[in-house]
Amino acid sequence: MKFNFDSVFKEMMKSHDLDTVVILGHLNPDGDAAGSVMSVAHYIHVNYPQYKVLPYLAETLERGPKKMVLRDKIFNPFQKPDMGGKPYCVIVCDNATLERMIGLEYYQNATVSIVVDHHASNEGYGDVNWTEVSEACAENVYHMLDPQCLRKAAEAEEHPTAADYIYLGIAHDTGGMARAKKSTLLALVDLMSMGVDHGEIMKTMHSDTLDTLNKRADIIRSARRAMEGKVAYVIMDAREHTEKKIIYEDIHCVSTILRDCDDIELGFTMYEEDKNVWRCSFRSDGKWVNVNELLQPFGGGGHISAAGLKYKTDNVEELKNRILDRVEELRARKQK
Ligand SMILES: [Mn+2]
Repeated sequence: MKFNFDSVFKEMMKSHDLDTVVILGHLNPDGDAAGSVMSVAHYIHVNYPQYKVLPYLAETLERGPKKMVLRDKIFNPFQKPDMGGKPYCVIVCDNATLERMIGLEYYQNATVSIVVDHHASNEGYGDVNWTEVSEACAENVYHMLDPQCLRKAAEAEEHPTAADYIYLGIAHDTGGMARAKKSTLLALVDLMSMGVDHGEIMKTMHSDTLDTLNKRADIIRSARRAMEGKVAYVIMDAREHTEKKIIYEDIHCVSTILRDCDDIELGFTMYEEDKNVWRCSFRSDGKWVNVNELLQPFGGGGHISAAGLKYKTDNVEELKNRILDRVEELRARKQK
């Protein structure tokens, strides 16, 4: 189903007599959250100059995409917008649950809201909620925008443009096009014809330093295996990560690295973010085990191949064992 953003947006702004738009993404924004938020911001800025646009991302934006956002000539999304009690429309991108939203207060105080997402676990919040499961929210953004208006937005501005940001989001959430579908590649070719420089965008994928690589090696060395070696995981408590100065951003990519190993089907990490609060990341190919389904009984979720969980427990081994039991159960169900 195609969602016509322009008609919904125009109607909302007019019927509520609004002139301001706030755009939000998810906590700890990644390339896709930043790409989705910023592309919509630039698109509106060019095509609806009568409206004030305020994208908001947190300072915690990933290092790679941040390099691009810092070069933005129009917006500074690291500043919290001051609404001064004025009514406005909010657009939320790439965010599944209210709990995960960055700048939730802007959503709560908005007159109307539009939600654009690609997570299977989306709660269905918002006045208009368009969630279609796909690899990248930015690809959904590409499909919902008017093609001529998008081209106009890309050609009217200096880089980074709306097209650059869509490309950024797709590149990051597809693992550098590794999980791109035909529709994704066709979108990318079209975006390139609007002036996107593929090589420039791909530079945002590489932001490692020798220090981060050393830390990563350290984390990976502590991985353990389960289920005949097909599952690999890292558990890191607060004592250990404080001692080794490992922050969540250092461990975040490890579940993907483990999953991508030829001999591993499921990779996950469990990181003690606050005392007894475990932030967990799960990655699979989505077929061997659906990690969204896997985490649902524990209150987590996301996509079939990438999902997260925040869980409070003083016994992480027991939590891990219960999750592994459920992996066995889902596997057994599949083999029947
Ligand atoms: Mn995403």
